[in-house]
Amino acid sequence: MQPNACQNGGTCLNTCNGYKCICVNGWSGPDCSENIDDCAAEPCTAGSTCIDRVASFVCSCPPGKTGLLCHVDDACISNPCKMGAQCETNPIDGKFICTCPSGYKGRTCVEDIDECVIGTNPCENGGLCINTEGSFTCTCALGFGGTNCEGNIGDCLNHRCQNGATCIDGVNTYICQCPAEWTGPFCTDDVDECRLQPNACQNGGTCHNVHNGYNCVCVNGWSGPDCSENIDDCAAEPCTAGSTCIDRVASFVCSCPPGKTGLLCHVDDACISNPCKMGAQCETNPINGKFICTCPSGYKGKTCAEIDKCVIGPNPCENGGSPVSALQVTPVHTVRHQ
Ligand SMILES: [Ca+2]
Ligand SMILES: [Ca+2]
Ligand SMILES: [Ca+2]
Ligand SMILES: [Ca+2]
Repeated sequence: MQPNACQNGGTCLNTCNGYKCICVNGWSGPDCSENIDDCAAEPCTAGSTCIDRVASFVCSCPPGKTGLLCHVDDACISNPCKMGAQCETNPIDGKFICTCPSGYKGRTCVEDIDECVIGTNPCENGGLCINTEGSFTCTCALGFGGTNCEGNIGDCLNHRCQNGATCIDGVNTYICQCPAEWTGPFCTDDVDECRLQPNACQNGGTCHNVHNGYNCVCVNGWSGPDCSENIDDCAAEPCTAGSTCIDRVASFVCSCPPGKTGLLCHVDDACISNPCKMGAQCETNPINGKFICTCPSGYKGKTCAEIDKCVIGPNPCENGGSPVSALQVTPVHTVRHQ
């Protein structure tokens, strides 16, 4: 057994005397190792070089010849393509094919392309197109530049915007974007904030226009540039320790803990000891902390402990009865209902 007895894909056949090889196309010899010379029959036209391959050949042509057997005249030899165009030869019939450079057309590339009439105007932003030999030029509209007028020329280089304004480029012009305090084409005019903004000063503040801004004069209790800040009247901790200070406008209120009263919660609340009797309502004098009892009908005195025998107002005794002590009224009513 010799696995490689037949080379180059040949098929091995066992025989009485040994073996024999059946070669694939292009190969010969006892073991198929000989490349058949496909150039032996001199297939290429005289003057060209034959190059042997496997079961084929290639003809290498001399200048001026083309085709598979170099039997065709190469038309590119006469330089038929103009304007620097690339020339290629059709390998079947030897004719030339010109690949034209930009700006030219036609079989030999001698015809100028009129870029101004084919397709859309190559000049942008309203530019005027002028055809030239092999190219075109653009005459741009005012404010535009570049080969195809594609660029907006910057107009902010020597702008006249004042007072820190921002220059915004336009077409052959520019716009000044003013800070809030200035107005006018070049931001040189003061803005009268007091006239344009009725609420420039808040909470009743008075507005005074000045160049480059405005000032607010605030009413009592307010501060800040626009009088919107409520001054913290609790900042100095005016209420007595243990109470809570509530800030108001230009004032404060002290919220007292049980047992304390007075504007600053500095007074002991006399109502804490329940001095009012007979269910009377107790109120505290916020100045000195003393109690005030509001007595129910029929009672009087500082603590409402005394019986009031003459209640002021219409006669409480109905049906012509005369005023008597409250303790004596009940039997009279009892009698009437019986
Ligand atoms: Ca042209
Ligand atoms: Ca511009
Ligand atoms: Ca102003
Ligand atoms: Ca305040």
